[in-house]
Amino acid sequence: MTKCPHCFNAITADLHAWRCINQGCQLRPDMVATRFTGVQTHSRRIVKLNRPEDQPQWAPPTNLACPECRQPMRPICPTCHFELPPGWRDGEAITIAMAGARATGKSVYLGVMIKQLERLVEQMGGSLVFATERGRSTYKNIYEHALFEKRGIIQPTPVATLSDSYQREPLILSLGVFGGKRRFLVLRDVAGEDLERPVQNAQHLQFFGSADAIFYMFDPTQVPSIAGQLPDLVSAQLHEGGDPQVVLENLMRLVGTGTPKMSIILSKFDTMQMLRRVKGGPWSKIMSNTGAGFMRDPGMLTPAYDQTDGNLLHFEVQSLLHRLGAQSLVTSVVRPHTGNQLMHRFFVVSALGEAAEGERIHKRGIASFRCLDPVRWVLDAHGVL
Ligand SMILES: Nc1nc2c(ncn2[C@@H]2O[C@H](COP(=O)(O)OP(=O)(O)O)[C@@H](O)[C@H]2O)c(=O)[nH]1
Ligand SMILES: [Mg+2]
Ligand SMILES: [Zn+2]
Repeated sequence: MTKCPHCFNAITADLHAWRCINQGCQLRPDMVATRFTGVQTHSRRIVKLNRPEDQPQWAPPTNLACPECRQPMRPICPTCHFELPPGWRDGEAITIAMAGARATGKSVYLGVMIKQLERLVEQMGGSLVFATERGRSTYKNIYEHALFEKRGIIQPTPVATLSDSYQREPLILSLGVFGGKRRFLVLRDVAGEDLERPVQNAQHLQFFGSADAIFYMFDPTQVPSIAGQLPDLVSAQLHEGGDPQVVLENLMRLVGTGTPKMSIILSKFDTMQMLRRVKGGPWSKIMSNTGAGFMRDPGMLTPAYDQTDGNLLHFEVQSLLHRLGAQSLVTSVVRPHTGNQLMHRFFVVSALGEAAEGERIHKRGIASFRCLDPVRWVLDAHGVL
């Protein structure tokens, strides 16, 4: 059984759906797709088939023709009507959703992490490829172009209900065959604004509840005691963001009774490391501890996630969050009010390695830190890498 790369709901052998792709076939309002995308969506003819209960050997038709125009149809998710990439039902998907307030570094992280994952997979003799053309071009035009070609930063992610919001397009990566099955990694970005507002009946955000993992980003530069110590260069470009606690509460509401793994990520960690140089400051001693896991990056020497290193870091970051006054954030995850305790782990990452200079990445280029840890933790749990 696998999951839909868009709504993250289970795709089972019991229910199949197809949509006509003939340009000439009539378009009608698609209420299901509209609810799941958050914007008015139209579809051509859709056909759904249930597996007959008394026929366990039943296989769906392979070349279904549209009942109206007799042209070919393509498989879609029976739940949200997203077109499934080729070979989807035979593979297995690992689904990850980004979360966090505005400007916490979600999109930049995603852009850099995918590049690093590509290198890691290549180092292992494999290759990382996008499973959909739209995902590939979204990554290229939005993330890669901004970060690696223009050497600038990514524009703020538009709210999901705007018609051109690129994060509705999941980034679907094919990792290769592991354990006899083709594995896909699905990454969904989100606009912080969508999580800062109350999220009643937001069906287009329900995918959080069905995700295998959520990467929740917390930006230390938005903590006043940190911001006050940072050099002007960093504090001058601090972006306004929502309350991380409110975002986490909204997120937990969306997760509901779901059981995603939670990666709580302290982002832009280069700024914290810089506090080492603020002599006599309250943070210089903590950040000068060269033995600390958060001061070194085990890098790409081994493809697998290092549990011992990860466990050490987990407790270090948890105590850093306490010192940052983010205790309630930790409690919300460790002992949630809902009683729905999620498997969680704390991480640090720096995607850029250094603060951007205005709208540009600093001249020394991107030197990221521990960006693969969270994704390796998730892949490891699924027996991949
Ligand atoms: N110092 C530092 N700044 C970062 C880093 N990642 C992102 N930023 C800054 O944070 C801003 C917001 O990042 P973005 O990924 O767009 O945030 P999002 O709204 O959560 O997607 C960027 O424009 C950068 O200036 C990092 O690793 N280090
Ligand atoms: Mg963004
Ligand atoms: Zn779906």
